[in-house]
Amino acid sequence: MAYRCTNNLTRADATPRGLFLNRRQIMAGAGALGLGGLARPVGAQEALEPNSYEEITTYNNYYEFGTGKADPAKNAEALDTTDWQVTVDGLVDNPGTYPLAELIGGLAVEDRIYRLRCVEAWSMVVPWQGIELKDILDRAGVQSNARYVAFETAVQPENMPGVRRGVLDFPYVEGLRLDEAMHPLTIMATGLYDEPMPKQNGAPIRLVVPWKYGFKSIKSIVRISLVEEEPVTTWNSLAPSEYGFYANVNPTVDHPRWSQATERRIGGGLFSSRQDTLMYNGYDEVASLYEGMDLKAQF
Ligand SMILES: Nc1nc2c(c(=O)[nH]1)N[C@H]1C(S)=C(S)[C@@H](COP(=O)(O)O)O[C@H]1N2
Ligand SMILES: [Mo]
Repeated sequence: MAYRCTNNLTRADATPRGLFLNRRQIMAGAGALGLGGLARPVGAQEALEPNSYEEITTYNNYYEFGTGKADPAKNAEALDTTDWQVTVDGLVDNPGTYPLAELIGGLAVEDRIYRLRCVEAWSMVVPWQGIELKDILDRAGVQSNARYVAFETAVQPENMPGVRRGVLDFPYVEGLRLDEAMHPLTIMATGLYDEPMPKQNGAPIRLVVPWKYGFKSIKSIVRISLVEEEPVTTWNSLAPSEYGFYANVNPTVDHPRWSQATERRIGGGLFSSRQDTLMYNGYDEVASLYEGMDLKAQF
C-alpha cells in the first residue's frame, strides 16, 4: 500500500497551515524512499505542490450555491451542518440513518495530497484528510448482489440560492461502480489542510475520486445507497454526450466542446502555464479496473 499514510487525526493534531509544507515534504521524502506517499511519475510528483488554502476555498464548483467560481465561498456559509446524518441504504446488512460521528467514528483518517482535475480543464492540488470509502462500506456490510454505490447531496432550499433558482435538477447525485468505490484511492474527505472541511468544499463529508473528473466528487453527502443497477447521475443525465458515467480523466478523449489534452493549473508561480493532462490524472494504479473497456465509448 505505497499510497497509504495512516494518521489518526484528532483535534490536537491539527497543524497550522504554515507548518503543513514541512509535513508534506516529509511525506514526499518518504514516498521517494518507497515508505509512503503516492507512487507516480517523477514529473508529476514535482507538480504536487498543494494549492494554497485561499485558492482551494475561493475557486469552487458547488452549484447549490451558485454557478460562479466565487459563489460557493460567498454563499455556502448558510449550509446547516449541525447534527449531520447520513442514510446508508439499499443492499447492505446494516441500513440506517447514522449521525456522522457514528458513520466514521474510529475509522482511520488519512492525509491524501491529490490532484483535482475538473472536466472544465482546470486543476489544482488539494491536501485532504479523509477516510477510505471502503472502510465505511465494510462497516455497512455490502451484500453480494450490490454492484454500484449511489450518493446524494443535501438539499436545503432555504440556504441554497442555486437550489431555489433550479440551476440543476437537485439533489445532486453521483455514483461509482463498486470496485471503484472500494479502491483505496477513493476517500470520503472530512477536512483539508487539517481544518474541518470548509462548507464551499462540501462540509462535513464529501467524496474524492482523484482519477475522475471533479464532478464525480460529490459534496455534502446525506445518502449512500448500495444498488444493483448503474445509478442516475446529475451531469450525465443532463448532457449524456458531454459527461459520461465513468468520467475517468483521459487526455485522449475530448469533451465535445473543448480539448481535454491539457489543463490550466489554478494558482500562480511556476505552474501557472497549461500543463499536460495525464491518463487517469496520473493515478495509473487504477488502470486495471478498466481493462477490456472501450474508453472512448464508456467515457
Ligand atoms: N453537490 C455538489 N457536488 C459537487 C459539485 C456541485 O455542483 N454540487 N461540483 C463538482 C465539481 S464540477 C467539481 S470540479 C468539484 C469541485 O470541488 P472543490 O470545489 O472542492 O474544488 O466538486 C464537485 N462536487
Ligand atoms: Mo468540475
